[in-house]
Amino acid sequence: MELYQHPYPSAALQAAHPFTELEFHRMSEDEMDARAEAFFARLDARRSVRMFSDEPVPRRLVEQAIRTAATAPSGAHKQPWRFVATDNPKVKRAIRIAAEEEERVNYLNNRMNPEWQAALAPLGTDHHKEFLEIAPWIVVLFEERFEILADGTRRKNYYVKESVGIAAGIFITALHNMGLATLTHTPTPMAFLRAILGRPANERPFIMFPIGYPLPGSKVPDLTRKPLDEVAVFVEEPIR
Ligand code: IYR
Repeated sequence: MELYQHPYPSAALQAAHPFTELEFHRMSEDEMDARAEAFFARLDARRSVRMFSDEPVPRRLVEQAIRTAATAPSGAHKQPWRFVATDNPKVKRAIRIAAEEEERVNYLNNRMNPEWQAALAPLGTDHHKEFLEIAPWIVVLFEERFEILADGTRRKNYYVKESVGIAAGIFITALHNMGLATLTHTPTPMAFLRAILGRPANERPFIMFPIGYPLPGSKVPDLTRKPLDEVAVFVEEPIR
C-alpha cells in the first residue's frame, strides 16, 4: 500500500511544468535539538534598537540580508517584495524630516488615540526620529500589490501581506544573525516614502528598517516574552 494515493507532482503536472529533486539534509535528533536550542538562544537575544551608532556598515552585508529575506515563501511564488536601501545622507535626512512630520501629528495632535498612546508608554517612543539620519542604512520594504507587465497590463499578486510579512521576519532574523541591529519602524502614514524613494504606483511601503550597530551603552525596555504555554496550544483530540 503506497502512503499517497495522489502523489505530487502527478505525471501530467511533471509533463507540463519543470520539477526537480528536493535537496533535504536529514539530521540526527541530537543535532536537531542542538540547533533548535542554539537558534532560539540567538533569536531570543534580538532586541529592537532605537539608538544606533553612526559607524558604517558594508553594503554587502545589507545585500546579503536582502538576499536571505527574499528566500521567503510567497503566494503563487510571486515574490511581491522590493527592498529599497539607502545610505545617502540627503535621502536619510529627507526621510527623517517627513517621518517626524507624520509622527508629530500621531503623538502631539493625537492621531493615535489615548488607548494607543497608553500602550506605547512603556516603550517611550515619541515623534523624534533622529536615528533615521544617524543609522548608516535605511531599508524600506515595499509590497508589490500587483505586477506591471512589459505591455503595461497589470497582473495581480496574492497573499501579499502574508508574503511580505514573512520576508520581513526573515530579514530581521538575517540582520540579527550577522550581528546587525534594526527596528521594525512604521512612521504612519508612510506614503511619503514612495515619493522620496521614487517608487512606482504598484509599490506600497510596508515596513522601514533603520540598520546599523547599537550605540554603545544603549538601553532597551526590560521586556519579557510570553512563555510557550501562552503562545502555543496543542490540541490532543477532536473538539467536535
Ligand atoms: N509609528 C509610531 C508609533 C508606534 C506604534 C507602535 I504599535 C509601536 O510599537 C511603536 C511606535 C512610531 O514609530 O513612533
